[in-house]
Amino acid sequence: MAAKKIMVSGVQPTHKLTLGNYLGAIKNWVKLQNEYECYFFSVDLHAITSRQDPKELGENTLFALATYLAAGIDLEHATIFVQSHVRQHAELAWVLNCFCYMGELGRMTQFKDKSSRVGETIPVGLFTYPALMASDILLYQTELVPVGADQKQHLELTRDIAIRMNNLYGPLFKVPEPYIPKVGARIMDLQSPENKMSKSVSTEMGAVFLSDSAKEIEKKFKRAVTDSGTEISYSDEKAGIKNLIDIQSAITGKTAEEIVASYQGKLYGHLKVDTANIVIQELKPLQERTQQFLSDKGELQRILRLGADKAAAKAEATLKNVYRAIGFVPY
Ligand code: ATP
Ligand code: LTN
Repeated sequence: MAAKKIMVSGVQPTHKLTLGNYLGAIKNWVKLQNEYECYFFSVDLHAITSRQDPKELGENTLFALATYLAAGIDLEHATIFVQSHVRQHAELAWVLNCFCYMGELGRMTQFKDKSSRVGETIPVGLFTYPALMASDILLYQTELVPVGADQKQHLELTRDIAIRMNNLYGPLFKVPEPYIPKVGARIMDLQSPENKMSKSVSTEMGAVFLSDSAKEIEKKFKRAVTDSGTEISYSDEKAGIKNLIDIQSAITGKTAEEIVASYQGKLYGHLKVDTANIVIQELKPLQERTQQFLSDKGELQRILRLGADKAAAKAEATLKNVYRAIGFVPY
């Protein structure tokens, strides 16, 4: 039997995960997992590119991994682990740092966005972050990386680095493809629907967190910013309404046209309340299962340790090849 192709992805434990992380990334991991050998991690090394409270970082890391399991990630197809448990990620990242250019890192929109908010004290790690992400991907000879639309540019850079090093040293890395879903790839902030919903940037009312209660979710959707019109239609001029339709579509599988047709003659308020209910119903079983996984820390630790050991063995093979190719003396 031919070996399965490899799929890799991760989420930063900068906060509790959002509805955007779930619909843009995790839901697709579950959908695609049967056809791939999968590696999913919580990227704590990435999270410290902005200041984290140590206690919360640990809690958020476990929350993310419990959410993966609760969403239906199946350990038969997937290895799940904490990024910092697999030291090869940081080691290869150093090498890749030496093979990517200041110019290309400076063009990353995520860096430009985030650094413009920080000012003088931009951590260097925020700048070199894409080299670490490239390491996460290239270590596993990955074919497919399911992510939201905001990560497309980082994936393109990863491909460029892989091609650059393969040209210099022969075939060290598979060149990965992004998988960006047609619906749900860019869930917007409920309070400023021209910006993406983000764990670390959105306000409490702008983001739906997977840890929110039904009451909180209802309140956030009822107060979602829309526009001064009344007609429910799907267009870029109506960013708030479009976002609510996208959220419904990503959960129910209905097209935007079908959803718009079902709201003929109805008001924005109906759309808001229905969207809240659809989200609440979708998240309820996920939240219950997440709590179950979190309530047995011993079992979670066991899963993560096994995951890290398996991932490290795979990653080490690539790292060894890279070290040999660039001329490091074997150990
Ligand atoms: P941070 O605010 O800390 O940068 P984030 O909420 O933007 O975090 P990440 O951890 O950077 O989320 O992203 C994890 C995954 O979720 C990535 O695949 C990313 O593309 C996806 N994602 C993040 N935000 C959204 C969103 N609003 N809509 C769809 N997908 C998203
Ligand atoms: N940079 C990603 C998170 C991330 C990732 C990865 C995603 C880090 N390493 C490897 C896919 C594959 C982000 O969403 N900010």
